[in-house]
Amino acid sequence: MWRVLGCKGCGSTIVEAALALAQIPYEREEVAYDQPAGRKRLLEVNPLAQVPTVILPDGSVMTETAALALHLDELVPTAQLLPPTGDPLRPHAQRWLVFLVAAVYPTFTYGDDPAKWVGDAGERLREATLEHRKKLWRQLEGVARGPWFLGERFSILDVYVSVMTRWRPRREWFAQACPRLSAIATSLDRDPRLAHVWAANF
Ligand SMILES: N[C@@H](CCC(=O)N[C@@H](CS)C(=O)NCC(=O)O)C(=O)O
Repeated sequence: MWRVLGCKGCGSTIVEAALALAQIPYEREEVAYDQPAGRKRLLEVNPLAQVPTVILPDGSVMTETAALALHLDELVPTAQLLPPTGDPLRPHAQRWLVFLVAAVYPTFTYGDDPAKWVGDAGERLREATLEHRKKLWRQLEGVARGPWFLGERFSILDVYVSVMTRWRPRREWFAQACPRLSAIATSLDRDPRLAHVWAANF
């Protein structure tokens, strides 16, 4: 059985959704990464103490949402988390998948609890990372094709958009500034395949 160490509404929701789309059953362990007990639990298996941390059926540990998405895409290609190998859309999708985790996600790493990194200058870092994040989202808005991020083809990128638009600057900002991403997010809210994942997380 797959085991997802996650916390409500966090990046672990992306992996839960990917598992649901792949129709892979999993156990979920709620772990508050920002509380001492949760951090202790995560450190047992992940030196970064981040969620998602996933224990695979063979007992090995995997982290990083993008790596997990690629792994699940290989395990269950019929889930169509990404366009298939050889499809020209696949490298395009990989580019923006990595952009989401390598450019957008770190703005939360450094902006969510900025005092951890720069003490009293924390508020400035919070504002700076938020402004940078808005710039990155506007870039993604320019690339999103509609009705899904890749156009007619649904993918794991839509799951990232749906989950991450719930985080600061949040859905109201997206509705104004990034209408294509906002439409993707709200469409996915209504996907019956993911109803139980959303209900457990939001
Ligand atoms: N690159 C990682 C980022 C995971 C991540 O930053 N998760 C957040 C929660 S949404 C977290 O655990 N933050 C606590 C920390 O970074 O100390 C991924 O894509 O899985």
